Amino acid sequence: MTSQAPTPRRVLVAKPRGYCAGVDRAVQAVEKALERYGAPIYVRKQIVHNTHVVKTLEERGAVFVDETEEVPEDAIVVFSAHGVSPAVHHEAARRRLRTIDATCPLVTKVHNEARRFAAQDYDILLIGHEGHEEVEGTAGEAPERVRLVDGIDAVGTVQVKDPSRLVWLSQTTLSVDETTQTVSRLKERFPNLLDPPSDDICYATQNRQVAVKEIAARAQLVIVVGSSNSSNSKRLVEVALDHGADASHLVDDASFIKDEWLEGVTTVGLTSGASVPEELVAGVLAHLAARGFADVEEIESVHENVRFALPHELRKDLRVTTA
Ligand code: 0JX
Ligand code: SF4
Repeated sequence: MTSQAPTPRRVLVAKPRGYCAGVDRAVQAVEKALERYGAPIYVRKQIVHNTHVVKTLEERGAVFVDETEEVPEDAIVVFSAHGVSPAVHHEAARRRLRTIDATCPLVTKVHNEARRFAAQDYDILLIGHEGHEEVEGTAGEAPERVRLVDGIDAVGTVQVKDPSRLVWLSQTTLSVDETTQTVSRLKERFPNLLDPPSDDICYATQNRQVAVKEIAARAQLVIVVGSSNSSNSKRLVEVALDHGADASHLVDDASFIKDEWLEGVTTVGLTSGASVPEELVAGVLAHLAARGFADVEEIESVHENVRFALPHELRKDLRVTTA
């Protein structure tokens, strides 16, 4: 009897993946607030769209609520990385809540653009997903001026006041390629459409898409670690499928992986969304190693070294403590 050499099974791990600077800052803001002020610390909405992060912070004393009305007066509430509209800030001030704003600075940048263009009488075509918290926050800066464009199919129906005074902005976590297509369709319809002063799709979203493209071309299956409400994570699955992967799945952690996905597969690609802790990726690697995928190679497409300072409300108090 001759024994056949087993087919080598390998994993290509994308880099960059996982936490971006905005998520790192937001999660740390809740952790530091718990350390500095003690539990409970209220958080409006999920601090980032990841079930594991939310669960871990809950275990440490964070209380996640949908609206500021659920926060007792004088309590501390953290606003999530996705940002909030001015109406939410006003409501929190009216109720005398102590706020820590963990909105990512790159989301704040889009808010500022929306305010500035609205003040100059522009209509704003905001490309983004309806119902997403970031879109609600940005649109809330100029509700009478913002028109949501939820994908290419919405281009034909969007109504504007003055087609000669029009700018497009976007959610930070969209597919770069899809947004490029949506913008070029918008420009066919509105030739005077102005571009934003700089990219609204953030560096982390862009870099994770560049990195997944590189591994997707070389893998039959791409596993993306991320939660089902995470826009940037879901985009990674779509980008992988568009760039050569035969199959791609979004999983919260290793326990979601089905053995049948691995049948006949020799190369698995692996990445994770911007809200995903690295330990979940390590869990997937261990799961795959136990099934013969022991050869692991990390493919770095872009070097990232962005960091953001903690929210100023917190920095002020942390300085006092450590003085
Ligand atoms: O759903 P999103 O991708 O916008 O959020 P998530 O998964 O929490 O990612 C990080 C936060 C992004 C804010 O722009
Ligand atoms: Fe900020 Fe981009 Fe991260 Fe969103 S995905 S929190 S915009 S760095």
